[in-house]
Amino acid sequence: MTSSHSQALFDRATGVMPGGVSSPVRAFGAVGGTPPFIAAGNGARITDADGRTYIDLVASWGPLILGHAHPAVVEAVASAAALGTSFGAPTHGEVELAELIVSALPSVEMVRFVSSGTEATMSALRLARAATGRARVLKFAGCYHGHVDSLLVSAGSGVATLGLPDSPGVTDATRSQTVVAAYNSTESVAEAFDAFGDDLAAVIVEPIAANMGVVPAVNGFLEDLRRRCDEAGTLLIFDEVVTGFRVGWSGAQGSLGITPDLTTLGKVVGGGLPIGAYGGRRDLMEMVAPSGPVYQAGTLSGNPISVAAGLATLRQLSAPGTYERLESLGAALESGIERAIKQAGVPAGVQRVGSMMTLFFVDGVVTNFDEARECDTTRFRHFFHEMLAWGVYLPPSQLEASFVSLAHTTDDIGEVVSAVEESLERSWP
Ligand code: KE4
Repeated sequence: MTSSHSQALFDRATGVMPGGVSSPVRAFGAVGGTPPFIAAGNGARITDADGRTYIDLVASWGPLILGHAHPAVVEAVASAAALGTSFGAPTHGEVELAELIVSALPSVEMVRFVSSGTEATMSALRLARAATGRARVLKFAGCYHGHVDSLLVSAGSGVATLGLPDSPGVTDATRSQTVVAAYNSTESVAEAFDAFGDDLAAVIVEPIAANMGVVPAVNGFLEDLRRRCDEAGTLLIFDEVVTGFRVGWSGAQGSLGITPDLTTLGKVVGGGLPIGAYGGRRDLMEMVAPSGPVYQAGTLSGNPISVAAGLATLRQLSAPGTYERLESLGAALESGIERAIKQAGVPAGVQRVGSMMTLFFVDGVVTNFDEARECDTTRFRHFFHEMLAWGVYLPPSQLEASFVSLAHTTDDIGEVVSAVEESLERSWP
């Protein structure tokens, strides 16, 4: 179903912007059709250019954990903007936000702000290479860490191997320094360390994968990474751009009890405005310019408006009971969808951590990228559009996470479950 205003806007956009969008997944390439152009958001809902309203489960890909246009965030942004939008100089707010992050994440003794998750992971890799004097990095197939050249690689899964570029423009020289292993496979990790361990500067991992759909780490997988990194002198980087302040106040590292050497953050810590951050052990972070030789800079790093939105968001999240409520809403949605799947008798299942989840169209548990790619994406495409027509806005890709916010009510959850029941029926005629 295409709204006339969205179609007209998309036609204009594709004339002046690659794919008509500012980020590829927004173009609906995986599901087809014309993306609704969104005009406004309020709480758990967004409204498109034709006034059609949807219950939003994308949350701008994670940041909007409070829901859209939360009064505390809007007020903080407006007040900050009235004092000026950027100074290129230190500000009080970024110290407050840095201290708050340090207090929340025990492994983070110091933090540096940047303007995106990509900048955070790119900078953390540079720091790890400088600190270890090594070149290679190990990542996992199906994990996404932003569009950093050295992380835009993914080879066949199941075996640690030298990465194959996911994108033209990533050079052979770059890919030769990236080793790819299978998520949740200690055997694959063993092969990588056996082959490259003494040249691995870092292992970067999503402690709860969200970019092949939600795939939690199986027991022992992260502990094995920590042990192998310690043995090999390799730094462990937790990419918590999605999970940071999403799955708990102290992130996935807090709930899983694993201590990384460096952590990358984004999304929620900016409350919907552009932000990223990387942080960790003091001895490592003091290597970052100007206190050390590792150069990294940014015109709008620590931007006061982003920082104001982030502080307002985290201060709301720090209130007692917020993560319990997110868990309760997430669990209600998961059980409602599982009932709908059972009632429809279709091969599908939900994988969830807290308020982030994925409905996989495949039989059985998804533990890695190969298994995620077994999903019936044709069914997902039909299901997605049925849900959109019903008024529920899902991520337009099977291999992404849906997010519930504190603005969602139990009634909203009930509406989404009803939409799932009807959409499953229509997707399996
Ligand atoms: P950004 O550069 O998009 O701020 O962050 C990159 C990034 C880093 N690490 C993880 C674990 C991430 O999930 C991301 C970005 N997430 C995607 C959604 N899966 C952003 C959406 C998009 O690319 O448009």
